[in-house]
Amino acid sequence: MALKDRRPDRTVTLRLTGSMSKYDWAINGRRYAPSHRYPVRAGERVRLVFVNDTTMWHPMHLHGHTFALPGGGPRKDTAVVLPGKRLEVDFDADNPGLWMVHCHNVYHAESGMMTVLGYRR
Ligand SMILES: [Cu+2]
Repeated sequence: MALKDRRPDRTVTLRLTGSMSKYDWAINGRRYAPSHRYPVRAGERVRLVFVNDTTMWHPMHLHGHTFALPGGGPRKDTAVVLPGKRLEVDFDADNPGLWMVHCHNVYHAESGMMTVLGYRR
């Protein structure tokens, strides 16, 4: 089930930040806080841009959706973002709710490398 070819309506940049020594893993320099959400609208094609500013691998996982690399490929819910690299993924906002995006290395997620995308129907 490939995503239909479509230009993104919205781009959300999520910089992966933090270090082993401080153990301050975060997204855009901000540790997870339930009150902070990245807005998305129902029906949009959303592009997530992961920019890994750290020296570690981060398998980034999105709840409630599957994403694909722009231009095709299989749909997944997790993709590894290599140290110092950038990775773009597209998904369709077709499942309203509050959805976590987080590093699937649970030690990183628990220290703060997670956030929420939210939208209503
Ligand atoms: Cu991580």
